[in-house]
Amino acid sequence: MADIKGTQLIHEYLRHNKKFPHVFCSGCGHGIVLGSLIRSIHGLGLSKDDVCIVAGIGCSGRLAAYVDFNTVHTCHGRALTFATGIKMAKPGMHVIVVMGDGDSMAIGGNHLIHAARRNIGVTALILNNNIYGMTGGQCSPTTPAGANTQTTPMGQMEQSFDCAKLCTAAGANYVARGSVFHVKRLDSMIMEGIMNPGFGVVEIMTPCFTQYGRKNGFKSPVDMFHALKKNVIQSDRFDAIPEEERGEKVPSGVFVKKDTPGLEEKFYEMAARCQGGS
Ligand SMILES: Cc1ncc(C[n+]2csc(CCOP(=O)(O)OP(=O)(O)O)c2C)c(N)n1
Ligand code: SF4
Repeated sequence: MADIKGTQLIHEYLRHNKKFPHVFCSGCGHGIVLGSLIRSIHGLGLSKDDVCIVAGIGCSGRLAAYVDFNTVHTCHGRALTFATGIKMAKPGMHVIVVMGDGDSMAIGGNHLIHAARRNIGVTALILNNNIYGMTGGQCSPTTPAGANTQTTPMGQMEQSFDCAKLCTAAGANYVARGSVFHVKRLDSMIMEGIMNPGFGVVEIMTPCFTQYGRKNGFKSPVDMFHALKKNVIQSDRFDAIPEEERGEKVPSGVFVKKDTPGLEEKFYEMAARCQGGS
């Protein structure tokens, strides 16, 4: 498979004749993440048998069904608990978790902060489309203030989580934010997240025109991609803009990169010590 590229490469990793046609709406960004994930795993030269994709429930959670790795499609909000068990039992496995913003930060928010605190060696891809896509457009913990959603028809009144800052504060070893518009950068963040020890988070800004864009002034999915291009900017450029002028801009890049051993490494090291009696 070394020399194949593009669509042919993607096809090598899909479960043909099983789970297609896919469920994604036209213009959904989730499929771009799927491509990026496959290119990253291929680029790292990982064997399919050494990769386990664990997904929650949501449009984002469907990603696991389409790819030919070890896969687990779990419960809404609980993907990180399954992933923690898999990594502890099989520390050599590359465990990659795919979750939406609702999945990871609402019902699964407690698991997210504790996975970061424990620094378990899994990589979480958080597909942040600022909305509950699958269930009809309810607001999520990352829906921006003022946004119009199915459950906030007069505008979202609550403040929203900054996913990257939340995971940084909770202790994750690797924290990055990218977007489905900036795909090359996204590929390298996912690769780096997979190879870095301990808990890694790649927050991925991705559009949901069906449930979010239509209600918030976007004319088409393309319009939402233009907004990603304009608003998701490198963190040094973001920091240079005075706070009151930042508007909808979001910093992107790698915010944290530490090499503290993951929980599973510490556990097996302790187990060896106990067995050796020292
Ligand atoms: C325990 C439980 N509660 C609620 C649901 C309903 N549910 C399914 S997906 C979802 C939200 C999906 O939004 P998000 O996680 O942001 O993913 P997206 O669909 O936007 O990719 C909800 C509330 C469920 N399946 N299980
Ligand atoms: S509802 Fe939104 S997140 Fe779900 S497939 Fe459609 S565009 Fe994607």
